[in-house]
Amino acid sequence: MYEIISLQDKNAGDTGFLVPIEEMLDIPFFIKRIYYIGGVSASARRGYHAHRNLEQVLICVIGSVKILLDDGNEKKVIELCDPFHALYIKPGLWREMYDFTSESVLLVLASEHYNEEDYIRNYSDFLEWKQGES
Ligand code: T46
Repeated sequence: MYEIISLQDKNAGDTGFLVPIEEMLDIPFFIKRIYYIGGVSASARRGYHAHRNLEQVLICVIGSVKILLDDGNEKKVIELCDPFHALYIKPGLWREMYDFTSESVLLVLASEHYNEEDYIRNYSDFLEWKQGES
C-alpha cells in the first residue's frame, strides 16, 4: 500500500541537516511537480480523494501530520513527524490528512503534472473504481 523511505542527512557536523532527494535514486519515479501544504488548522482535514495514476512522496519537513490511507479494504494511519522519513504512496489509494500541528509543512513530490482528471473525489466512486480494477 505504501513504503517509508529513509532519507539521509548529508551534512556532517553541528550546523543543521541537509537532506537531498534525487529522482530514481532516493525515490522510485521522475519528479514532475513539487508542492507544499502549510498553515493548516488543527481541526482541518484535507485530501478525501484517490489518484488513478499519480505516484507521490510526502515528507513532513516541519511538525507532524497524520495520513490515512485506504485501499478500499484496509485502512492505515501513518504519522509523519520526521524530515528523514518519506511516505511513498502508490496510485489507487484514498487519502486524508489531519492533525496538522501548528507550523507544520508537508512537502509533496509528484510523478505527474497537476491533472484534475486523475482525481477520484467521491468515496463511492473510488470503491466502484477499485472493484473494476480487481
Ligand atoms: C494529494 C494530497 C497529499 C493545483 O492547482 N495544483 C496542484 O498541483 C495541486 C496539488 C492542487 N491544485 C489546486 C486544486 C485545488 O483547487 O489546489 C486546490 C487544493 O487542492 P486539493 O484540495 O486537492 O488539496 P489536498 O490537500 O486535499 O490534496 C493535495 C493534492 O491535491 C493531492 O494530490 O495527494 O495533497
